[in-house]
Amino acid sequence: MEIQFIYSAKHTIHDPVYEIYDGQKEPYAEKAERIKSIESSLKANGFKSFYTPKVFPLKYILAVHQKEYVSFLRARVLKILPEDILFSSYYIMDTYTPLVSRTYEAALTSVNVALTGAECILNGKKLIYSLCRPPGHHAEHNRMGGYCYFNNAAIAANYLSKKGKVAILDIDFHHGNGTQNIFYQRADVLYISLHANPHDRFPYNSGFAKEKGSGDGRGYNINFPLSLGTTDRQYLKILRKALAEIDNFNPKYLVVSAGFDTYEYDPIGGFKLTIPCFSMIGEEIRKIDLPTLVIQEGGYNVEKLGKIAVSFVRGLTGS
Ligand code: Q9C
Ligand code: ZN
Repeated sequence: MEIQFIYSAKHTIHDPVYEIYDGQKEPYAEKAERIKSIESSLKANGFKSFYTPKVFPLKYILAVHQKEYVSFLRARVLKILPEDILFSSYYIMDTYTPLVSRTYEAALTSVNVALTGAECILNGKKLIYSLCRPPGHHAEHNRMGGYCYFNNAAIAANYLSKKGKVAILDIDFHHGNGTQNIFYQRADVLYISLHANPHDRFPYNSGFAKEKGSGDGRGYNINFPLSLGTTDRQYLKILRKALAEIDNFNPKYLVVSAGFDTYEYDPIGGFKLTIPCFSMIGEEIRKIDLPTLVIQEGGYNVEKLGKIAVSFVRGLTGS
């Protein structure tokens, strides 16, 4: 099966030097090299269809994020000097998501990478992989967190939802609190996620199985919290359950929030997935046979990310 990739080299303009963990400065895990590694490995392995993003108007972001939040992000970075970094604000939920002078521009480009992918899907393409950076699934309606500023997957899914029901499958190691938050009350977008139990890992306060959606959205939010040390076999078993739920929901489109921090040697993960397992994950997704938009989320083992992505894409395309 054919696949196309959306990629912009512009993501490198967002490059904070450090994050703060328990009061200590640590090197920033969400490095620009992550996406370069994925892009170059895919190309080296014969995947050749790469496209740069179009520019979409702000209304697609404003359909998901609060106006005040978007204005804050746009205006606040103008006052940050190129060498500076800003950690605290009402709109930032943790100490992992600082602003640097070009963060807003990079976050906009990441959204455009996602929306360009979504537009290709609306134009009849069956499989698109948007190499988004910075990632998005922790960004809520009105705040940034977990290395995320705008919720790329949610913005793309909301855009697709104008033409039919959308399922979002989130396979990042962390719970996508932002995506859950944005669609919590909606019945036309199913959010379903496999992730580390929030008792053990970020975001700590969301991602529990009892969070099922509210109002019209009740039943359309499904969380599968998993134990640290989860193996290939255990993971694939739950993934099949998740895909059965998606099948049952019968959506027109599938958006996959793909994080590779479930890998056994990820520096901030805690599962035990091997590289071949990512092919099997891709294959399971291919088998449900829906027009699919893959959005890059996390994954921090820079050296292995390319290999993981190639494994995943081979499964997705059946090659
Ligand atoms: N220094 C995504 O995967 N905790 N975000 C980091 C380690 C924050 C992860 C602590 C994890 C955020 C998109
Ligand atoms: Zn993650």
